[in-house]
Amino acid sequence: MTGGAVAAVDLGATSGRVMIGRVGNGTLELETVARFPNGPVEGPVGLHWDFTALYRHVVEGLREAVRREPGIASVGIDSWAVDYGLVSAGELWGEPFHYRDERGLRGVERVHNSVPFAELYARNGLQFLPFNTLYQYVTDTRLVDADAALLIPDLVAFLLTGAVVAERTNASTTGLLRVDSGVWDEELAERLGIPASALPPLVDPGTRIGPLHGAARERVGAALPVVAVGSHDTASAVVAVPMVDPATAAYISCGTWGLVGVELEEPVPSDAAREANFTNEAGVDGRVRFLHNVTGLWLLSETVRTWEAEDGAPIALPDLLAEAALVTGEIPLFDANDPRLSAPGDMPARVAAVLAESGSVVPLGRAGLARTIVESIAQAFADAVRTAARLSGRDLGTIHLVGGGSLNGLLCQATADRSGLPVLAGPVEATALGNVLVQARAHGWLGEGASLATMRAHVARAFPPVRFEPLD
Ligand code: LRH
Repeated sequence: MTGGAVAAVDLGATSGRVMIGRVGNGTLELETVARFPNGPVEGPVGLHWDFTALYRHVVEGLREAVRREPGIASVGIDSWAVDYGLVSAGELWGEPFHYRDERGLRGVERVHNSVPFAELYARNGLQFLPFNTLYQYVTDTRLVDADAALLIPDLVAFLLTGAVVAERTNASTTGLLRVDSGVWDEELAERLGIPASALPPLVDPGTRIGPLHGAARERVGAALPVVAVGSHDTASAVVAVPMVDPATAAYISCGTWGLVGVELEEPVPSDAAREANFTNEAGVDGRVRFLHNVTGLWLLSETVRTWEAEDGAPIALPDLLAEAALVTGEIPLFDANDPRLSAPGDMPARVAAVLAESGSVVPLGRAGLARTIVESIAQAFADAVRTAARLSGRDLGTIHLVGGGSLNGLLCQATADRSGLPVLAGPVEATALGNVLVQARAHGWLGEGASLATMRAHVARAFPPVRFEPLD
């Protein structure tokens, strides 16, 4: 095996980063070069992203990466799913909307009036989320005049290279990709009045998209090639879940969201899967990410954000969680997926209202409320694991929990206790690792025909997971 270094751009809903990944004989290392905040911005027409700032951070991060490691062989980009920007005459046309903006909701009725949800699900296998791209597209009057509609990682790749592509794993979150064949559903797009500009040529992870060009190339100081990775962050994270036997393991990719499911060879777009709101998203190497979105650490981060605004001072999350772990007695629970908790705003008050409505006692102190939030997320995780096992017919023996949530020992232990299964926690940077490994494979550094199993063994060696046993 040979090796080298690549750059991974990983954009999450609350923060983004540029990392250098070094892959060699038995080594797999990450170095963070830039970390920058991200989040919803309230504008005159709704909730959007500050993509202009994000892109600037990406270019500056790549510049710093090349300065530190001039031998970087390529760049891979991943981000949260579903959101897109429109481009016209080579330029971004306004800031992309945030998926928590209400406009998706307006699109739902329009889409379901033309194509009933059961038919939609049979075609795209996608769980219902009111912000799935197709619901956003049908409300977007600018779409017909744009040269292209590009999902966030494809948009970054376009600005860096000038190439117009749609990476397949993320394209599967639009609702416009056929679940059976993995190609654009042109007939569905036509029925919904969605123009061809929304369906750029599809590429698979590992494809070379093109070299940096123009101002980006000048600023970064190198004509690095951009290589497609699992550009949906969850697809990259699943690559780096150190599962030994995917047939008996569930995974939870836990950041802002908790994506809970199993990896399958074939989709399961059954009635039962539709009723349980399970999704069949495209994974790397043709795998299916059969999973359910649970509202994850969003509940906790929005709660902490509210308290910080009240205090005018930052709150140390580890201290809050340590106090929460000491809370005794019965812990009241609420439905973590309650749609009233999905918009930004005063989360402690909304959680209290949801608890009170169901007749539960509302914890008085902050530690108590934090404990209730963590346990409610863990309960939703455990329920989703059980449903994944039932729907896929699998006998699951372990849960891998990766991403930021793997640092939250209280959450990992509660998930083990509530599911009755051991939880293997880590790696925390699964998404960036999946991004790096798919590039490394494209360069031939992992050996001839390296499989997902090879990549996962690499991760397990470099980042051994921490085990949480369920308490009796
Ligand atoms: C996680 C994620 C998830 C999507 C959501 C919009 O970051 O990509 O898989 O459902 O963001």
